[in-house]
Amino acid sequence: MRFVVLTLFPELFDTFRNHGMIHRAVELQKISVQTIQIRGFAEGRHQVTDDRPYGGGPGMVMKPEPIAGALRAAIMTVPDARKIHLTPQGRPFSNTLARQLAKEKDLILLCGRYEGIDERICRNFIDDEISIGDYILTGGELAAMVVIDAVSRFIPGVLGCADSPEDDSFSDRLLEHAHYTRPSEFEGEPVPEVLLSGDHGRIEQWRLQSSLIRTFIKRKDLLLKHALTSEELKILKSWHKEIQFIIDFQQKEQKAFKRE
Ligand code: 4GY
Repeated sequence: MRFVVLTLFPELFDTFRNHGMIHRAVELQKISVQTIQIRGFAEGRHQVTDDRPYGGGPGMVMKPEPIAGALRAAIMTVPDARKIHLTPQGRPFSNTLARQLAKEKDLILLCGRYEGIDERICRNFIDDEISIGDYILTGGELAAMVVIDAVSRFIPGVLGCADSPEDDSFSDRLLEHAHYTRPSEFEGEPVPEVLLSGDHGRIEQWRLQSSLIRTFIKRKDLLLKHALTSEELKILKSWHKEIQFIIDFQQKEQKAFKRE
């Protein structure tokens, strides 16, 4: 997949492009990250890209002509690309959306600055608005990097064959289980015995329990959002039974205390 980013700060993508798994994916020609300097399409000696908002008010708005020029140049190189604007007003980004976008041929990512871009660009040139979260960045560049990073993980061959992008059903439903590596004891804390046992059945069971308990404690909302498997329900019910046992026991004891 080719990512073409329209930005006033293309240098921001240099380190992103040149390190880690993204660098590797570029080297393997699974992806490319190309930038287009919007200023290059601004007219006049000063190549101005922003102007004061009609109707007044603070801040500046990105002028439509340079963005339209940059978009047309991008479309020349990637004619079948989906054109995405990064904005807090967009559809919430998620792993599910990343997986869908990974099926596109190419992506054009438009990064705004200042107070935003002229509405006529949003309406007539853009296929999709995406938000990476409910906060306002100083520009869309970080959001574009987030999207490139998460989408790339779903492109075949980008991750090592060992760590596959988690399969559709499991990945977005539960949090990851706890992870441990050597040493087997660190500052007095041992690795859970079961993980050293070599018993793959017990290890899978432990990992599922670990995922469930972490999701229950940190993100209860996820347990209501999707259907649980019968195995997951069985684990929840077993906890329920154990908790009920403790409650019953405590209530009996407290009555006994009062009688004394
Ligand atoms: N949040 N998700 C986001 C953002 C910067 C001023 C409009 C976000 O995606 N993009 O905060 N972008 C602003 C900067 C113009 C976009």
